[in-house]
Amino acid sequence: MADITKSETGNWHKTACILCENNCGIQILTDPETSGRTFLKIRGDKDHVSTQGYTCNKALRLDHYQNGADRLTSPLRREADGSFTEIDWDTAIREIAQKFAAVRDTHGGDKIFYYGGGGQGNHLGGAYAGPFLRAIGSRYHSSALAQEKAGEAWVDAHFTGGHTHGDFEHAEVSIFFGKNPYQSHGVSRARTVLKEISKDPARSMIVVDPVRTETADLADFHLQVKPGTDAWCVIALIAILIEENLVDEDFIAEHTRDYDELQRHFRAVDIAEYAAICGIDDDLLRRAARRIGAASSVSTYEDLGVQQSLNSTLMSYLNKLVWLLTGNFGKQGGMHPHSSFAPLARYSTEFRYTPVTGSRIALGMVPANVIAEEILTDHPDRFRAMLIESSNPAHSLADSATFREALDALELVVVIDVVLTETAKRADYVLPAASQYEKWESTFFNFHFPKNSFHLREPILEPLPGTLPEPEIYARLLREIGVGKKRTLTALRAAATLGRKPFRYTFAACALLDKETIGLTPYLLYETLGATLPARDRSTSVIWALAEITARSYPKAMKAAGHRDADALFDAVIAGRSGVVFTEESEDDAWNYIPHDDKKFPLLIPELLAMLHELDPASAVQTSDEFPLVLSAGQRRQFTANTIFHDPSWRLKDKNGALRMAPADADALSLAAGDVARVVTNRGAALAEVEIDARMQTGHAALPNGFGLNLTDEATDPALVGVALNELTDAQRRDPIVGTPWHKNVPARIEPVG
Ligand SMILES: Nc1nc2c(c(=O)[nH]1)N[C@H]1C(S)=C(S)[C@@H](COP(=O)(O)OP(=O)(O)OC[C@H]3O[C@@H](n4cnc5c(=O)[nH]c(N)nc54)[C@H](O)[C@@H]3O)O[C@H]1N2
Ligand SMILES: Nc1nc2c(c(=O)[nH]1)N[C@H]1C(S)=C(S)[C@@H](COP(=O)(O)OP(=O)(O)OC[C@H]3O[C@@H](n4cnc5c(=O)[nH]c(N)nc54)[C@H](O)[C@@H]3O)O[C@H]1N2
Ligand code: SF4
Ligand SMILES: [Mo]
Repeated sequence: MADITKSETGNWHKTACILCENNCGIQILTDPETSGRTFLKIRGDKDHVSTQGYTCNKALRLDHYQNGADRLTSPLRREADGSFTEIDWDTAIREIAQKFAAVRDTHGGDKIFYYGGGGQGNHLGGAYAGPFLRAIGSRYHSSALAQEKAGEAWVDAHFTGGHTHGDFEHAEVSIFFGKNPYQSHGVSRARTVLKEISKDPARSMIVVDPVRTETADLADFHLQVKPGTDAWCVIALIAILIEENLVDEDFIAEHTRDYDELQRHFRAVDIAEYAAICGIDDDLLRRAARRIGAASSVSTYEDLGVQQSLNSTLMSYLNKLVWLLTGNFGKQGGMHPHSSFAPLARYSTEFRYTPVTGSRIALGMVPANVIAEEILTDHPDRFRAMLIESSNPAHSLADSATFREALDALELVVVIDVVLTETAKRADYVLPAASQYEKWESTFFNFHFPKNSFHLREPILEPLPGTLPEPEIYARLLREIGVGKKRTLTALRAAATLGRKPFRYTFAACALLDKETIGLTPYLLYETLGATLPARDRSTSVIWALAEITARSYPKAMKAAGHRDADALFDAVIAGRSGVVFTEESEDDAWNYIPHDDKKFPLLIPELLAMLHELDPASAVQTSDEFPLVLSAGQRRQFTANTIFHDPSWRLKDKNGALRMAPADADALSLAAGDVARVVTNRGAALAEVEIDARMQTGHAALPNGFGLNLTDEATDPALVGVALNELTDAQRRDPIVGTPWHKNVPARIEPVG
């Protein structure tokens, strides 16, 4: 960050932080002396609809993203000798379009795999990828969501038909399963909300985490489970709720099916034995269950600590049974579904299957852990090409070495990013994107209820010379491959100059006459409606379609939020610099989202109940004499932010990403704070700086996520930049249902170094 004592002569711009799902509204002061490109000061935007001026420590460092040392400024092509050459955009677009078309023509478009499409701050570009993928016949895709939320989404699909989120602002009891919102957020204004809960004697917090986290410090009940034993903990918790009749019988009778059968499964549980397996005092567990049972409202949040550990999908089922059996749905402080400005993924109880390994596809996404297996084979249906956007899978997917091999085996890899990532380094073509502050951007993490909001951010800088926003990149690729019927484009272009009403009618007519129209919508809008806007604003045209869909999906809620019709909503979103409430509902409206005709939740998911019965305590212990410790590979900390900052100089503390170890484990190895130790797993080894941390249980160690990025060359001493975690992880260690990686449960050995 530049000198913040400079006078505030520059301009304050409203935008948002791009480092986590909360996307806090912020204001950035730019410096006119650096042509406005330096971020001088950053502060919360008090007018922001959902975050109201809140930020955490990380937002203040965003200059390191915008002006990081390694921004890309030219398309790159890999040459026969392996080196990259800078090429011009026309050449890049022409060659890439030709090469994807060649893969499609030779092997079929379904062999072209798409990964990414947006990170924590940028989903607008991904909205424009759809038409290109459709045009080349691509059918399989994935993203980081498949590394965390796939199992939860499958369970949600059974119960509520879609995503659910808690109301922690109002909940009498908040439960966090493997979630540390003090550092990782996911709850709006998390630190403020957690402190409020902690101070309020009438409210309680329950944290299930092997580590005494900053969130656990604020909790009333810390269920400090042994790593990987959560299923036993939550099964016991549910068994207590049932045994002590702490459930909501009226809710169960009115709103659920098959409770009688469900309770039989839990009544058979030996609670004391299960409590012992997870290492929690039986009495503490009972007190926590009674607190849940007595509460007027309960919200829960399950995250990576359980989703990226053993029994991941089963844990999602158990979590949801806790709030269903206690009737905490569709009321203030409870769990709720929500409207979507644009749905992030497809929820379904049915699976598709991957072409080579036949793995289940939940959330519409290929399990991240099987992608390499789908490529490294001579199976005729293997993927042959990959388009990767806004993601760094060579760093973020389990078993990086094998994933690199898979990338090398592909005929074509194209990466769209702002920096030369670990993934981009293996690509055939790299396309430099404008940053998230150089183009219109937004996310579709719109999870609020009863008032839901969407924030479209205006560019605050011109694109860095040489870069293009993703919507323009996709439009150029589509023009090159010649997509879109001429008469459709001509009709829409003409209508766009006449006004919104004629445009709407013409679009509807085109959709009837030309079957391609709907699938190509973002592109067609960009080329027609977008052409009537100033060049800078062209990519806002897709918002027109999203406003139309919102108006059709939630007509009453949209009007209640103050938008007369789709046009009014479109205008409000374009003008709303601090976000816009797009739907406003009442608690009862939560039931409108439930897909079951009788509005009753079916409590039985037979496959997961079978797993519950087959749980073997021995399976919770994945360690061995060779690898005696459980490594949590990917702890969120004060200075981690995935790999959104590629330049490590943004960090003020924990610059090397310390290996946190329990005092007894460090003692046993004669390791002192600051020593360098070697972490060894079945897949690899890495050097890390030791931090002795009494918050850790004996036998448990943790490394942070987002480290191990080498700015210059791969040979940099890894101990200096932290550990690239997925050099240590094993893609085979994954959830048996939907393939979620067990990053939080990596058997490891720690060795002192010389
Ligand atoms: N500061 C910061 N914030 C972030 C991010 C970031 O990189 N940095 N990334 C964002 C992203 S992409 C995500 S998905 C979220 C993730 O947010 P979280 O899931 O909250 O983050 P983690 O720290 O990975 O894991 C949460 C907790 O799981 C615990 N845990 C480990 N093993 C177990 C176990 O066996 N059982 C249980 N119950 N708990 C266990 C860890 O001790 C940790 O406290 O954070 C988001 N926010
Ligand atoms: N071992 C282990 N592995 C993990 C995790 C873990 O805890 N442990 N966590 C997992 C989780 S939850 C997640 S979410 C993933 C995250 O991993 P990834 O999905 O790979 O995403 P990010 O690290 O967020 O990287 C975002 C990328 O987007 C680029 N980018 C930024 N702005 C723009 C833009 O405007 N346009 C384009 N085109 N690109 C842009 C950045 O340079 C960066 O390369 O990692 C997963 N991997
Ligand atoms: S990283 Fe912090 S400031 Fe940025 S969106 Fe998340 S909570 Fe808000
Ligand atoms: Mo994530």
